[in-house]
Amino acid sequence: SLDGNHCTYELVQSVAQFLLDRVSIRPKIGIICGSGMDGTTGCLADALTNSTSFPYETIPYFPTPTVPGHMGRLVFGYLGDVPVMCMQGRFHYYEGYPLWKCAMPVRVMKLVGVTHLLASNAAGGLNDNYNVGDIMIIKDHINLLGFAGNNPLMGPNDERFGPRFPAINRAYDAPVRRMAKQVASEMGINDITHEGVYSVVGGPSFETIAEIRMLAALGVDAVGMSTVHEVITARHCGITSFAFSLITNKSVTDYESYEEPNHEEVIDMGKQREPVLKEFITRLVKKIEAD
Ligand code: 6GU
Repeated sequence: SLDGNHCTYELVQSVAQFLLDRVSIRPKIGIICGSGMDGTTGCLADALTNSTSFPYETIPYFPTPTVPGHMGRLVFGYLGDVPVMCMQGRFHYYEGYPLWKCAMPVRVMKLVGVTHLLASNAAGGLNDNYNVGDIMIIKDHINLLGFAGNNPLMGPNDERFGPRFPAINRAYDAPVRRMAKQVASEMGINDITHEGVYSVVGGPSFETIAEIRMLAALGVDAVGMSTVHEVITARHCGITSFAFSLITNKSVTDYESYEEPNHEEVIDMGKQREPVLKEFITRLVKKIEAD
């Protein structure tokens, strides 16, 4: 079961086998749809053709999501001509799951045959040059949860996934980031596309003003509650990773401000930008496949 302090190779194998027995598609690219991009309407996963979907509760050993506005299913299908598997809804630490459990689907992707992970998230913008609705290609992260002694790779290590002490520099693949910047140019959205540093907090509470100021001083460009544990787990097992943030709100840095971040603005901005993000991902997937 998923009750221990880690997920075993055999358990992940059995989940992968469950899926492989039920779909003929063999995706090399795994996609995680973040907040606002995972909703019931207009999600990227809905754009997949010849699709087969597995609600999380029907997959053995899978956790089930608990947040309104986040769907929960795994969808196999074609994005353009490219076979992909897509997580519509992810698992967050603040839902109460340990990080290794939140990231377990990434290992399932690995054993299904995925070589590239594309993860998206909603994030608060700290960089003064960022506006609401902008895209930030993640070039690096600051794993605050890891600093505090919490990492998805804690617990016994199985070398079949990867090494005990994996390198996490170069986690955000430079060639794929280059392709993403090419895609942004081709789409004419360079003016709203950035590259920056993402940091993860546990949530579910948003940050205080002092916390936001601290993160900004540390060189953080955007802050959110996801992705880092997935990318660490992907890097550990040799999956090439790419991730980007949709800036859904600007972090409040001013004690005089009455503005407050809220979940609704996060979901709304995701919906608003959904067509652009869908095209961005579709084009990027095509480039990766052609590479
Ligand atoms: Cl301001 N903070 C965090 N931690 N996550 C977010 C966010 C802010 N905005 C969207 N997601």
